[in-house]
Amino acid sequence: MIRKGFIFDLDGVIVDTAKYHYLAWKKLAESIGISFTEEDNEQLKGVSRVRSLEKILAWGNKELQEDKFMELLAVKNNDYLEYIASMDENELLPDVKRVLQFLLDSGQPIALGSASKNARKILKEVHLYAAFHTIVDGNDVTNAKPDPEVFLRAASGLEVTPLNSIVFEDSLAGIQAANNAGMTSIGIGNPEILKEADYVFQDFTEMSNEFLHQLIHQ
Ligand code: B16
Ligand code: MG
Repeated sequence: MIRKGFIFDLDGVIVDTAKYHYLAWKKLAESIGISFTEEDNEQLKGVSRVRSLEKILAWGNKELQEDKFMELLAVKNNDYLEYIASMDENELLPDVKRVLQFLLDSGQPIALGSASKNARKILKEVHLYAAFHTIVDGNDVTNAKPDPEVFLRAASGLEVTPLNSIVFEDSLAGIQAANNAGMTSIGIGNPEILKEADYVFQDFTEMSNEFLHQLIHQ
């Protein structure tokens, strides 16, 4: 059997934190007079904190001095950290645990590939830190999704080739990163938004153990 590696995004795939990123960005954008909708937020999913603020400023035709830019980044992160302060296993998305457990019981190596600099903290809060053989997050990469760096590093940590790596992602940028890496991309969310993925499921409840079994053995 060929050795496979399974790479999970964090926000929007394992935990329901995408809504907190949205609330924190909306508050920040509106504080500087830039309107911010859920459609705008869709374009920030999987995008790094710095790049997200650059995009918001571009949408509002605003430029900021470096120190003000850094200050706003800190404000956004503090608001976000407040939202997730009381986070626990209830924030895990449906059937995530079943999928992780099935893969672990099948002896499959699993990795985290997230743009978030808060990923390790969140994994600890939901008691999943020890489940991952490799963790690559926003502190470990220089190039943000859709650049494939985060997933290539995760695959290398698992000692699997990109061709034998399978990525679970909720963002378009993340699906593109997986495709750019030459990996199998599995979208979790809206098929309209994630149409570039090899497979799309609304959420993990729609993904059967038979499907996972096939991924392992194909
Ligand atoms: P932080 P993921 C991404 O995480 C989020 O989707 C994105 O909305 C966020 O801006 C980015 O992490 C950076 O997060 O501010 O916590 O460093 O989906 O790649 O797990
Ligand atoms: Mg995500």
